[in-house]
Amino acid sequence: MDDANNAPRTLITRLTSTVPAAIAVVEVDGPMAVSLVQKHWRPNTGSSELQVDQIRYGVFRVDTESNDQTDLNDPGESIVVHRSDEHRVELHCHGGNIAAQRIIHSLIQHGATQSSPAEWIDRRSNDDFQAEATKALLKATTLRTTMILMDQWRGSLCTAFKTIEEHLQHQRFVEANNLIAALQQHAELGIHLVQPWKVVLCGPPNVGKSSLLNCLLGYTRAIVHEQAGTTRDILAESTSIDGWPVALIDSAGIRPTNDQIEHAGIQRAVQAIQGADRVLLLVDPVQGWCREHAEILHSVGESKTIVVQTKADIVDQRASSIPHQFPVTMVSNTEKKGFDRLLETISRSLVPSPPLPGKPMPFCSRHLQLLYALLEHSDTQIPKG
Ligand SMILES: Nc1nc2c(ncn2[C@@H]2O[C@H](COP(=O)(O)OP(=O)(O)OP(=O)(O)O)[C@@H](O)[C@H]2O)c(=O)[nH]1
Ligand SMILES: [Mg+2]
Repeated sequence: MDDANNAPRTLITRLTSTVPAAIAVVEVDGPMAVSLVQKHWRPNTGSSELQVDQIRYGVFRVDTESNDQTDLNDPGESIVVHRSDEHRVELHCHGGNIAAQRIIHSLIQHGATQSSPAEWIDRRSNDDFQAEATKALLKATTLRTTMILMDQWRGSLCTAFKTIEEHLQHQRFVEANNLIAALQQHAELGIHLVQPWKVVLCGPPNVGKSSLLNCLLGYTRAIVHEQAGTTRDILAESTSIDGWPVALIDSAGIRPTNDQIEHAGIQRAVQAIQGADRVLLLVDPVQGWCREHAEILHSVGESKTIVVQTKADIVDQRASSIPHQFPVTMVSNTEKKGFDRLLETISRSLVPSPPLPGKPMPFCSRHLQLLYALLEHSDTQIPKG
C-alpha cells in the first residue's frame, strides 16, 4: 500500500491473535522494515545486521511513551527476529498483549503504519475469493467445513465465476444460468460453513427438551426436572453434527400461562423458533400432539421441522395423534436410544446432498449478490416464450 505521494509504506501487522498466548508475531513489511528493526534491536551475539533467512535472538529496545527516543532504563522486549525477505522481518515476542503493543508503538513512532490482519490477508491473496476464504477458514470449526473452504481457497469458486462470465461474454446464457443455479443450490450450506445452523428444541413443557439437549451435547448443560415449566430462558451451545457446525438451542415449554416469568420465557422461545434454521419439535408419547405443536409447525413450516417423539422407554409406538404425513424419530433420553438416527435425520435435513470434493460453493453474502446480479443479467438475454 502506498501513501499520498505514492511512496510505498512500511506496514506493521500483528499476525497472531490478541488472545494471550506463549508467543506473538509482529510482521514489519516495506522499504524501511530492516532499518527500523535494526535501529531498535540489540542481538544477543554478533552484529545487528540482518541477513535474509537468518533467525536471530536479542532484545528490542522500546521507545519512551512520549517520544521516539529509546528508553535506556527500560529492559526492552526479548525477541526472535526472522528476516524472511528483502523488505520483510518477523518479530516473535512474548505473547501477552503488552509486549507486542510496545514493539508496534515504537515502530509507528519511527514512521511505520499499523495494518490489520484483514488488510494483511487482502494483500497476500491472489483475489477477493481467496481473501474471503482465508478469513472464513479462520472461523471454521470442523474438518468438513475446513475442507470445503480449502477448495474455495484453491480457486474452485473463482474459476466458476470466471466460467459464468465467459459464458455470458459468448452469449451462452443457458449454460451461464445452469452454472449459476448449481452454485445457488449450495448457498444455504455455504453461508453455514462458518455460521452455525440454529437448531431449536421446542414443544410443550416436560416433553424432554432439556434432557435431549444434554444427551446430544454429551454433558449436563441444562436443568432437567419433572416439574413442567423448568426451562425459562434460551440456552444455546455449540456443537457439530456430522461435521456441520450447529448451535443447539433449548427453549421454554410453550403453554398458556399467567406466570409472568414463564410468559417472558415463552416469548423468547417463540423468537428463537422464528429465527431457527431447523426445529426439533418434541412430542411426549402419552400427552401426544397438541395445539402448541400445530402452531409451531404452522409458523416454522414443514421443511424445517423434524418431529421427535421422546420417552421411547415408556411407549415405543408412534403416538396416533401425530399427523400421519410426518416422519417421526423416536428417542429415549433415559435409556440413551435413538440418537444416531436422530443425528442422521438432522444432518440430512441440513444438507440433503453434500458437495463432492473440489466443488465450487458461494460462502458469503457478496457471492450471493454477485450470483443474483449475474442471473438477472443472463435472464434478460434469454428469449421468452
Ligand atoms: N422416561 C423418560 N423420561 C424422560 C425422558 N426425557 C425426559 N424425561 C423426564 O421428563 C421430565 C422433564 O424433562 P425435561 O428435559 O426437563 O423436559 P423439558 O421439555 O425441558 O421441560 P420444560 O423445561 O419444563 O419445558 C424429567 O423428569 C425427565 O427426567 C425420556 O426419554 N424417558
Ligand atoms: Mg427444559
